[in-house]
Amino acid sequence: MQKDRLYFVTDAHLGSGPDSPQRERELCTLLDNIEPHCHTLVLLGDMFDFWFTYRHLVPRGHVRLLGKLAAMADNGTEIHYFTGNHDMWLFDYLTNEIGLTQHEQPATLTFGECTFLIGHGDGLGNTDPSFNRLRRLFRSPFCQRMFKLLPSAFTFGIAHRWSDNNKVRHAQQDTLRYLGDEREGIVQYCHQRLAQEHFDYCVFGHRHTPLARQLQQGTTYINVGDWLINRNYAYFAPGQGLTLLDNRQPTPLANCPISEPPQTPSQPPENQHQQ
Ligand SMILES: [Mn+2]
Repeated sequence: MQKDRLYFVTDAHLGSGPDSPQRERELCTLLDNIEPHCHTLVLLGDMFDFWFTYRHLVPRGHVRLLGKLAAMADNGTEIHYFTGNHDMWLFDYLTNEIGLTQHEQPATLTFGECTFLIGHGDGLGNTDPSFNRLRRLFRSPFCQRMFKLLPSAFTFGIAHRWSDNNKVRHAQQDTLRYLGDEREGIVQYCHQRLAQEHFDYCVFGHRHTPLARQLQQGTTYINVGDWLINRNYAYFAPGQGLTLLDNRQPTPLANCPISEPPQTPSQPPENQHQQ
């Protein structure tokens, strides 16, 4: 069997809700199933609902997933982790323990014949300024040093309460549906990047809504959805394109074949008829 595919999983929010152990086992089963085909695994962030790596201690739980990722990395699978807004404090833990490549910002990847723009998706485009201020504060080294001084029972207590409140608020506001290009920060960000360079696929998480749509000729935006409410994942196979799935459904949610980018003519059209 050929290990020639690129896989994406996002937003499992492990540690959140009573079904978290079950979600983790299902995720490990998926990884068992895809491993024979998987050349590169991209985890798009918020795989953990809250994480803080202390100098000598890490949060309890999630050992099945961590063990599975370590085994995959040891067997030669390339793994990338894009930190999300719930697990931005992983620091160097996964890099050191598992041997994966961690990204704090969106990054580009070339796989097979295609180029990808990949990220978690928080804080992009014209996001709410108060969210961005909070995001900067949480990512500041000073704030991180202060946080490390607080007892973990206290910090994890507020983190989980804050996270649960956020989820309730989000569910009430129905922000999980697609808001339209103008109000989707990730889509705005993709358009900004596409004005500079071409990508065949832009792949993000964070929105918890699986989605595939063409941004312009030759470029498809995929939001992988989540492994929290849904059981979404996506894979790219060279020559075939990108497929978005829900692991609980027999048929794919979307098939996105590789499409040609717009060609810029090498000479003005009127000259083409002179020869
Ligand atoms: Mn997120």
